[in-house]
Amino acid sequence: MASSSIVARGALPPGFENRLYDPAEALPRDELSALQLRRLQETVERAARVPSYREALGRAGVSAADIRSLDDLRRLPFTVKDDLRRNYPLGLLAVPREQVVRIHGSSGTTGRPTFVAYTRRDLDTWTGLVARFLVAGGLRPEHTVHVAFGYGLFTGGFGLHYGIERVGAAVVPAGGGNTPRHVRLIQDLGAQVLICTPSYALHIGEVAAAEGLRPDDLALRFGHFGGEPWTEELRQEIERSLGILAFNNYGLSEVIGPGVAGECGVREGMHVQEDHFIVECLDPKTLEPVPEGEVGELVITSLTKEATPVLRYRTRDLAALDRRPCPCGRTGVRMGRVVGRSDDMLIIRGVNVFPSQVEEALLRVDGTAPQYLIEVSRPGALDEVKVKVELRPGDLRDEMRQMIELKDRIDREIHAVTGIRMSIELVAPGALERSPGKARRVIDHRKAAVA
Ligand code: DLL
Repeated sequence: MASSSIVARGALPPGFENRLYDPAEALPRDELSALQLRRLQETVERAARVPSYREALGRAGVSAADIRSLDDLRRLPFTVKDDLRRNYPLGLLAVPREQVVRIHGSSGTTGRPTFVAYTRRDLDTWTGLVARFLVAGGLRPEHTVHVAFGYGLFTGGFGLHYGIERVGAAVVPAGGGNTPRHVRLIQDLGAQVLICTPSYALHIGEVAAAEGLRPDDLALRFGHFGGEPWTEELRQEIERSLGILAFNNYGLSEVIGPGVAGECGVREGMHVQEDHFIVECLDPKTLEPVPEGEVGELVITSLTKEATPVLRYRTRDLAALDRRPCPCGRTGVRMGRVVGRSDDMLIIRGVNVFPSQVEEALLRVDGTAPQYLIEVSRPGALDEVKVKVELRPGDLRDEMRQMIELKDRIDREIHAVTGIRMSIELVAPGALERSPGKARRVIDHRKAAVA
């Protein structure tokens, strides 16, 4: 597909075949609610086998028998990341250890890692959920899929891998790192589908272009990207540079991994797989539901997980829910893009700023690559922010005057989006570190100073 593949969202793209992997994706809402209630009761019963959940349920004065309607969900206690840390490594296990067949974990860049366990049935469920969003986004048995996620404790590699096999497509388990090798493999094996983080997809596009490849030189047609926040502008950039349709999928290891939600061909929000998860959208301060359609913190309860079920897990991810019916026929509520995390939010001179806002501003300015690094410090009384922005290859020949104009434009756009003035530093193409996993977009020296 050439750059003309960029199609309007809000309807199925012409020629796109909308196929369900599992009829459960289109369950009528009343049947879905009945199924959720039954599974919620089972989950509370299962969670009560875990000492830490049992105590929390006791404190809240609620047991499985008290869950008579879905509204009773709100009587359940919340679970936070610290509960997982406190029960390190596997204190939240709800099944005997011999039933565990896999353990994954978070990277643990902030504090201890947290582990999640899977029974054989959990793996089967997970694989099916991944297969669903892949099929919703065009994957078919005849495709070859290049997986550039790391294989390891991170749920991205193995999670996607087994989902692809379940669909019957051919998987190339390329793993992380060595971008020129990825480009060569994609070319030689003729993969039609690319799977990685959105920031890494962009980098694969950069490296392919630097090697003189045009989108048409690769067979790629779709990409399924997730694992980190990204913007609509970044989607367009990836679609242009690789000549593909880009789909968004969401998940987190504490809940299961990828497969919690994914886009259909309409690509206006990700269908939450509600027969396996209940999602609430709450005000992170009051913990009350936000008005319909507004951004709030997603709080997720697993409905079928055996080994490590979660009750009302506070994801810290901020997104809105859209309950309007979708033209694709799937009945799962759609979550919008994650606009940020309540704990990744930068507070700069009292103003809340998300890295995604800076990205949005940069993508409005021609001549800059969407590779950036935000450095926050407080040398005196006031916070200062420096944004390092890479120039696109070729711009180095430009006159000094044009550089100054470019800096001015970036400054204006960032100010327009965030309301904050940041100092801008233009850096050479390729100067910022690329990551095969999740991109590092922020260095907050203020935190280092406090620690
Ligand atoms: O990133 C699971 C995953 C792997 C999802 C591959 C999709 C694809 P964790 O490492 O536990 O798990 O990180 C979870 O990543 O709470 C979000 O903040 C962020 N995240 C994941 N997917 C998206 C997305 C995996 N599509 C954390 N958009 C989550 C925005 C995302 N943020």
